[in-house]
Amino acid sequence: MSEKKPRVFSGIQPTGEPHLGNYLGAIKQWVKGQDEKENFFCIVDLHSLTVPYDPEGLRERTRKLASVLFAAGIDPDKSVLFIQSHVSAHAEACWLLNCVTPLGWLQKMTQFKDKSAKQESIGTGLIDYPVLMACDILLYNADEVPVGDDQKQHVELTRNIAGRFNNIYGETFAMPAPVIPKVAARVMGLDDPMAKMSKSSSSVRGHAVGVLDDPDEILYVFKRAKTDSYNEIRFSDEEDRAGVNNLLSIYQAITRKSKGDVEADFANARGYGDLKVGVAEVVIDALRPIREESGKYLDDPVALDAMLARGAEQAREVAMPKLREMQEKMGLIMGL
Ligand code: AQP
Repeated sequence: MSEKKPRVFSGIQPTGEPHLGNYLGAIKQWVKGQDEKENFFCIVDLHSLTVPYDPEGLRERTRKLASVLFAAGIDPDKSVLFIQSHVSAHAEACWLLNCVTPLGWLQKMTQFKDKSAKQESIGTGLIDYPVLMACDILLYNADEVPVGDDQKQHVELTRNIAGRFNNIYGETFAMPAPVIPKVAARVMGLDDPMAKMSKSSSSVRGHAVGVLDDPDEILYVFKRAKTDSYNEIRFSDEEDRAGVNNLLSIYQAITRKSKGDVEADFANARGYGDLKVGVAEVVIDALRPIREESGKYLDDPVALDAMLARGAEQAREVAMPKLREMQEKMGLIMGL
């Protein structure tokens, strides 16, 4: 008898142009695990409402992100890819879990502290973000949650919320585990290697490489990447060598070579200029097929929406019974 495949849930926000950090930290891992795992991948549009945005741009970004995911290799016959707001169980379950989550747990979240510091007026959604994320994961009884390093704290909080619910209402949720990629768990900004590469900062030219950027733009951004004055190409944990370390880590994540082999590839480089071009070249080659293929989906939004509707249908089949179970256990009258 074949063993049950581990179930995976992971999400990505349509907050801006998907970048190299999203690709290496999430999308690439999602595509890789499709045969061994049972996957639910979600474009978390409700999460993206927690920061200021424009509604028309959101629709466009959501379809663009879906096209990138399909073009990168998410296969709808192997994985379920859907839009969060199409499965109403996420928002409904969020209210239920809000009622078991202490506010103090949410106030401690690093992402909330970072994002709220950048906003004049803080919406309730921003502090509630991790509870909605917990619903995303728990509605599917996910075993694994592949995330970049930045989201690990939210998966730990999800486990705490699940444990508290299970204690109060009886065993309901499986305990999910974060799965952090061994390399490129945190791709840093090319303009500032101390700051995470982020969609919200992507409008600053030189910060991020967009998955859909053309080769000239990618080369331009890498050529301007911040480095140091040591002129020494090696991996390092030292803060003042973070730029070079980031470039080497990106190269390593794409080529899947060992650290030693990566350093050997640049042993004859004449300086950081060669390093930057070498990294840009592997990135350009990795992203080219995605850029070319994504146009096919964007040119036919009706077909794209139909693919997403099919994903939502499959997601609902799993999420709705779990929501019913939560409602039942919490004492709500069912069946109307
Ligand atoms: N720089 C990064 N390095 C590695 N992984 C990253 N991820 C994000 N940035 C990096 C991973 O990508 C997945 C989707 O991220 P998200 O859309 O949920 O939002 P985020 O983590 O908040 O990413 P951004 O790009 O920085 O968006 P904004 O600017 O909107 O906050 C996650 O698995 C994440 O870990």
